[in-house]
Amino acid sequence: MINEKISVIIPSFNESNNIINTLNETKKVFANLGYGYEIIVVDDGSKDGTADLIQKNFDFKSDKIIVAGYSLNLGKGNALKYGIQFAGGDYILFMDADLDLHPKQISKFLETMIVSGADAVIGSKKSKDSNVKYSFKRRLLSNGYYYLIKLLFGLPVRDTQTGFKLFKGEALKKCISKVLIKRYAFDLELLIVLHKNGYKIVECPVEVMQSRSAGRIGFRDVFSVFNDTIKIFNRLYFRKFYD
Ligand SMILES: Nc1nc2c(ncn2[C@@H]2O[C@H](COP(=O)(O)OP(=O)(O)OP(=O)(O)O)[C@@H](O)[C@H]2O)c(=O)[nH]1
Ligand SMILES: [Mg+2]
Repeated sequence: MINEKISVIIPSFNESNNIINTLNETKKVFANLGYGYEIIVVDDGSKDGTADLIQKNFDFKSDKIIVAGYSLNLGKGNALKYGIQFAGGDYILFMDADLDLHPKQISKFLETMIVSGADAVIGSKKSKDSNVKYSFKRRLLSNGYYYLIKLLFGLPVRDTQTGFKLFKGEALKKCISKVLIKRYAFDLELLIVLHKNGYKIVECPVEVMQSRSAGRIGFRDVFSVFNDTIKIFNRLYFRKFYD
């Protein structure tokens, strides 16, 4: 048993179809990993009874599950930031609720963190070793976004958006107060704040299963990501907010 703890934060919005299976799989992986752990589900204003379903199916104490949340839907980034205040781990993992990225990948992420000395190891669908089955539409959006980010920020990563990211707890807690975006560009803003403050970020290949038959990301989300990206640009270069 390793004397260190990992806090897994799972942002969840209307995940009643997935959450039980995801929590069972997560429990299984972490119970066998050798680290201490806790699983923090943040219910981001679900309307489908996601939180109740967890209460009915798990014993919080023995299953090491914490359910936090609020009744308004405020966005994935907001849910992650909210969850961090409950996280007592030496390491903090962000993991999506839909099991597109299986928790078993944690071993590879921990190893990468230890070997590279990184403060953040982030899943990357753009890594040449990643195994990704993605629709044409998602690939197009993701490539377009990559070039935009490279142009605007010169951030040393190829993929900011993948829902599996491991941080050193201390680094994340030092940076999170500067991260203001509540929806999808939250990831980008967090990485910029980490990078700006000298923390090391390393990408790690992932294995992706796209479970949802129809992706939930639509054109409204694309517009909002674009809008938030402009805000980050302004905070970085004009207001010097991240310094
Ligand atoms: N779509 C969405 N997801 C949210 C929100 N708040 C938290 N989440 C969680 O954020 C994670 C990622 O959301 P997904 O809808 O799976 O986004 P994605 O993986 O980019 O897209 P999909 O291809 O649809 O799976 C999931 O765990 C969601 O439950 C929200 O307001 N909207
Ligand atoms: Mg997903």
